[in-house]
Amino acid sequence: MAKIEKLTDSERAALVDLLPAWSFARTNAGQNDAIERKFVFKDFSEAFAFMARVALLAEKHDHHPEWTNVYNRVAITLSTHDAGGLSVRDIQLAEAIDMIA
Ligand code: HBI
Repeated sequence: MAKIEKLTDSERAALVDLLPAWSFARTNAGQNDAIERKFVFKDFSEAFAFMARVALLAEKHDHHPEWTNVYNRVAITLSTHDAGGLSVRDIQLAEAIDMIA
């Protein structure tokens, strides 16, 4: 499998406009560069329904989030383990998540 490359500095900077609902963050272990978006839903049931749809997207993209859920709140952090930071796969999954949010 070809090594997945980290975004270049200019590609990373472009995320500010490309993914306006997302912020720069770190992975839970604090090691890797990441992006995150936080969601608030009506209740747990709505939050979990969203998570189920994101789970299917993750499988389709073969790219999986680091995420938390507390009742009606979901926080999604995206980074690429294999690249040790942000890659095009994070952009693609974030855009797909934005379409269902
Ligand atoms: N998800 N976030 C993330 N980062 C990865 O590197 C990654 C993944 N899901 C699946 C996956 N890699 C596999 O394709 C590789 O481990 C083979």
